[in-house]
Amino acid sequence: MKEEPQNPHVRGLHELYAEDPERADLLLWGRRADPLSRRGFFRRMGLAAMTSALGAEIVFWDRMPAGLIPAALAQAPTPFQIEGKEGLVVLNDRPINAEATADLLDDEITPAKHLFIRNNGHPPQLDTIDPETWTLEIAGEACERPAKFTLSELKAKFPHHTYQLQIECGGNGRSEFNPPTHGNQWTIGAVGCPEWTGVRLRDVLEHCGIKENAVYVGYRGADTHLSGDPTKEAISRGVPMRKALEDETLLAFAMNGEDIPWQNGHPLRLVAGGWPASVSGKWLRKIEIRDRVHDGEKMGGDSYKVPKYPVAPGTKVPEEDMAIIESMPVKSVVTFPKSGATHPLGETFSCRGHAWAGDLEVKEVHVSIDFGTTWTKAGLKKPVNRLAWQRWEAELKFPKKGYYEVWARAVDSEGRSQPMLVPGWNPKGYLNNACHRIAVQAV
Ligand SMILES: Nc1nc2c(c(=O)[nH]1)N[C@H]1C(S)=C(S)[C@@H](COP(=O)(O)O)O[C@H]1N2
Ligand SMILES: [Mo]
Repeated sequence: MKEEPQNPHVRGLHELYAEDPERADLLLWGRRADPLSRRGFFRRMGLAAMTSALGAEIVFWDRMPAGLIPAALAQAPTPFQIEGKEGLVVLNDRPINAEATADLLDDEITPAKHLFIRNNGHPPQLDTIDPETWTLEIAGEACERPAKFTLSELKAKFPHHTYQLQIECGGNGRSEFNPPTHGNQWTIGAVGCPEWTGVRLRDVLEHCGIKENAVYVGYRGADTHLSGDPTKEAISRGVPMRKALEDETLLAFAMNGEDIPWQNGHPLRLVAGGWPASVSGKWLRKIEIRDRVHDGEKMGGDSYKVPKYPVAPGTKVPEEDMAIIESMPVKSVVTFPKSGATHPLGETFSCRGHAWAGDLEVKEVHVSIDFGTTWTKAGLKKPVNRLAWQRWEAELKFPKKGYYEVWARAVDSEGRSQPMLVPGWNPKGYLNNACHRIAVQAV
């Protein structure tokens, strides 16, 4: 048998590990990897960290190719637990973007642990957030009496309101567009409907005086730009005055009766339900009453905009032909059972989910088990308040053993229905409200 030649470089590394583990890691694992990728996360892990993550010694560690991610870690569904969240699928870890699976959205009121996270920049460090000293500033060209409020002043001065409000990322469903569009490849879970408590944005704006020429409000948050450049903002969007002044538009300081989770905007966020959730500013520091359409970060270009007319997939659309997304389209999700369930043939099959329709109400939900050939009307509850999602429920019988798909299709109060397949392609992959479907096997 031939002797394996000893690698003197590796031998040296053994010794170097004892003296200077950081430098040894650099030599062994190579240059810093892309900080945005999950691979990068592992690639920068030292041998010691990797060993402890695996819970076992890597016996032939000195033969591992540089940069190799141990299969046991590479194949794990999530590289780490997000504090306060359970079961979310991580799409990106720097910054964290994570969505729920359909079955995790089954609760009438989305629990904090199942609410998706969509970060455009780096969230403010938790230990720098002090609710006692947190202030909200109201200003802008169209504000008569600019003012600053501490959180406790806001809470003391203005009446509190609680609403269950649905927020859905404008890019929810993006993963189905073809050709693919850039951005987080959300499937179905960038949506939730928690119960929010706060003061009405309207009450605070009226207190500060809204000038005649007010057109829009824009928010500023405490998160920072991914580049680290302090002159840039992560995101600063807003809504027209008519949306800002609605009863349900809240400056929220609580979610489901508790502090808002850190990643979801603690200690204060704007919530404007039914619109792309990008308008619901997190870690809120300032609201500007603008005399023009707000021009903050991600208001320009093709961010959160769709073509004013249908375009062929892959088309480049001029900026002047793009319109800012307002109310989101009608949509539904099957939250029970979980896709892949088996069901005894003779027994009645019950399924359920939620439906929502932006600023509108959902009028009907229909379900199909034959790929849309025939439809059964589902039971549908009224929303608990405007802009909350609505529970639907249906009972079905399967005609024989075999594989089925359960499709759900909602119709809004103006008669518009969800499309069965992916709707109009657009450059950024927004507004995919195609029917959700689950697999069920009758046995
Ligand atoms: N300050 C700030 N607000 C923000 C964002 C952000 O990155 N920073 N993301 C927006 C987007 S695009 C979405 S979809 C929602 C997501 O809210 P969530 O993370 O609480 O689910 O927050 C919006 N508000
Ligand atoms: Mo979003």
